[in-house]
Amino acid sequence: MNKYLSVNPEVSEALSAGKPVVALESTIISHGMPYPRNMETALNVERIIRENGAVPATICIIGGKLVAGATEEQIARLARGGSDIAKVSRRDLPIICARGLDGATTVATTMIIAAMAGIKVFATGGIGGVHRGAETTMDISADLEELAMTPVMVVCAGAKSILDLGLTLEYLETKGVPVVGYGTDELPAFYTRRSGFGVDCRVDTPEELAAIFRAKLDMGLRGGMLVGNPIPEEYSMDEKIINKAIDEAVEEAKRSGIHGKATTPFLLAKIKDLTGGDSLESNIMLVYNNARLAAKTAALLCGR
Ligand code: PSU
Ligand code: MN
Repeated sequence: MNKYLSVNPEVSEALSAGKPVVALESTIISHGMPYPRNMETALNVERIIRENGAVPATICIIGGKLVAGATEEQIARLARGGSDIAKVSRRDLPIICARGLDGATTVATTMIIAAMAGIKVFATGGIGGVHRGAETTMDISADLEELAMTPVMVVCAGAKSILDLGLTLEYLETKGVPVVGYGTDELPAFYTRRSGFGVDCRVDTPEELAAIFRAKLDMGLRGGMLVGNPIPEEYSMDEKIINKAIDEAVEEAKRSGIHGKATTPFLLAKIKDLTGGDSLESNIMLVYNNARLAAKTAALLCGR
């Protein structure tokens, strides 16, 4: 085990006993939601994972250590710190660790640390992807490259249409990442159940999800797998309202010259302002929904 990694004893016991563990990211805590809803959500997600038979491992960086299985106190530190906590993607990781700082992990970094610890399944809200206008900005999230490299199943509600979802799927296809719809033929668009863009295949049970990922691991095929689990109907948003907010947010980011790692947090915060908090409720509910599916799938992956 490398000297930077610190695995919570409950998590490491579960892993050595072959019990299911589900990783969770922390950018969603520090940068994705306001305090104290972020804290409350992070703890509820952990509870839901336990209720569905797995051990939660919230992943983050504390004082330069890669933490797999944050304590409640550590979660509180990330939740209160908010945007003062560094958002850490792959390229930031060595800098934050060498300097002994705290960091909130993106999907990419959470996958890296999960894989180091031996965790195979990860639940989150939405992933980063190919941004609209990427043909000139080249803004493509490191999350996609990580899915191409690192053997972790990521259960999400698709991606927000702050991104170009068509190009995001093209990128994942090129990189050989299976994109599976859970109970749907389309990549879900986070706040809404449909995007109009087809996935590689539809599955309807956690057993099928586990079987596909197992086959990928058994063959030694590099990289992860993306599961698009649509937001439950009762929490999904009106497509026109959310798309209008997204278009406005993208326009404002362009006007204000927002770029680099600030882009995604800026867009997410703007959308929340424009939709008066409705989007926050939807966001929370879809994360819970993903936590349930991830826990069930992780349990099946362990069962052999
Ligand atoms: N998209 C969301 N919610 C999020 C993120 C993306 O709908 O919280 C966060 C995730 O942590 C994701 C990161 O990994 O933003 C992507 O950032 P970037 O686009 O800078 O790679
Ligand atoms: Mn980017």
